[in-house]
Order: sequence, then C-alpha cells, then structure tokens
Amino acid sequence: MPAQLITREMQDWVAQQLAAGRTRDEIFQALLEAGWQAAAAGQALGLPPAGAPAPALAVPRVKADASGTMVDAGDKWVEVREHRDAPDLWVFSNLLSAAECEALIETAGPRLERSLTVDTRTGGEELNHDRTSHGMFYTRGETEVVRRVEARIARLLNWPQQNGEGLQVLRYRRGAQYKPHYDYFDPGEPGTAAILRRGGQRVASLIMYLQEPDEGGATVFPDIGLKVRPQRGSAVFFSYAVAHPTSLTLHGGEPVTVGEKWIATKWLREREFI
Ligand code: PD2
Ligand code: ZN
Repeated sequence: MPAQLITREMQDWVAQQLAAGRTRDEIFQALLEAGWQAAAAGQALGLPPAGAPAPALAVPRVKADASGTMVDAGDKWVEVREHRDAPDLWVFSNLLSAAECEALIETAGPRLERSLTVDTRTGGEELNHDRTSHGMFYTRGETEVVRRVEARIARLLNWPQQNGEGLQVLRYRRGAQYKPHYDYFDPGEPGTAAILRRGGQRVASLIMYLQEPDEGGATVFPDIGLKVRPQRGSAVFFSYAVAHPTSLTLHGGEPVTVGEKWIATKWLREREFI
C-alpha cells in the first residue's frame, strides 16, 4: 500500500479538533475511521512514526507453564483461556474464588459512587457520560481479601505490588456501559504530567469479573476483534508498552442488558504508585 500524503485540509481539520478540546487519541481514531493510514494520522498529530525509537516501557509479563495453559500465581494455579500476542493479552479462568468475589463486592457496596474518570486536560477528575457505572477504590492492602488478591496478582504478572493502583470496583446496572477508551494517560494532554507524578504511566490493566450479568456486558477490543465474556472469577489482562493507539489496546464494556455486572480493575504503573 503506498504511503498517504497528508493534505492541508486534513491538517486544518486536526487543528480545529485539537482547539475544540478533543484528545489526540480521539482524533487519531476518527482519522482511521475516515480511511487514513495510521502513519499519516500519526504524522498529522505530531506523533512519533511507528518503528521510531518510541519510549517503550517495561511491562508486566505473564510466564505460563510449558504447555502454555497454566500460570503459577503463588497460592494457586490459574488457567489460561485465551492468549494474544499483539497486544500481549491473556484471559484467565478461576483467578478469584466465588468467596473472594463476594467479599470484594460486599465491602465495596456501601461505598459506591457514580464513576469519575481522570481528565488528562486538567489532571483532575470528571463525570464522564461514556462511563455510566458506579465505583469505588480500595486502598492497597485495605482488607485481608484485598491483600491476598494483590499478592496473587503480583505473582501472576511478575510486577511489584507497590507499582499497582488500589483495586477499583465497578458496578454496572442494566444499560450501564464503558465506551471504548485507552487506559493509559494521553501523553499529548496538558494534565498528564501531573498524573504521572504518582508512579509514572499505566503500563497494563487487569480486569477481574466479580459478578457476571445475565446478558450483555462483554469487554470488547475493537482493534483485534476480541470479545471477552464476563464470568465470575475470570479476568482479562493486557499491557501497553507505548502509550499510543498502535498498542491496539482500545477496549470498552458493552451495555449490560439483563442483570448486574461487577468488576475489579487493577492498573499497573511503571513505578511505585503513591
Ligand atoms: O467492565 C469492562 O468491561 C471494562 C471495559 C473497559 C472495564 C474497563 N475498561 C476498565 O476498568 O478500565
Ligand atoms: Zn478500561
């Protein structure tokens, strides 16, 4: 495929979108949808070209057994349901027991509030209409079950506990969803520098399913055509060595249509999260 040349019209459109407050990730995605190649879209946004020495970060790595089907998580072995290479993505069964899921839900319940997301334009938090769930954060090591789960995750992913944010629990009722997004902080946004002071970039996500809905609520990865069915105790892990859409980690939570979905997410940082 010949390389596309970016046009003056397209550059003007990009400038208008930036001025209107859209993020580089949103604009990049819109350009891809309009038929632009990733290289041209990235160039128009002033992003480093693919293959250029982008600052690739160290990321958590899963080490499966010789058969590739089981992973040692310290106090138990966890089963691999699916594995992809680009992005590095794993779906695990039986990471959490039913009792652990129930305990995390029970303590979180009274503390739920309408979910906020970090606003990289300002570094603060905002109510986000793309995310209609309710949520709360545990602090690291807050309860006996949280400590046990965090120790298991550290072993599963070979990543220090200190480099993790506190567990976030989310409840999605009927109709609630989380529209597709990236979990890393957009390096092009002015508020990102302040966020990165607390432990650097996010480098990976582990989404654990505490309660499955009766229908809907799959976690979807549009760039790789993957849909993960929520199943109590199972989890999906994926890493992103570059904070850029070429990480192919765009993902979202489809609307719950029947029942309630509960998840716990652990985001992993480059350095100690304080
Ligand atoms: O609940 C989900 O499926 C979901 C989808 C996208 C959760 C997250 N992102 C997240 O916690 O970052
Ligand atoms: Zn996410």
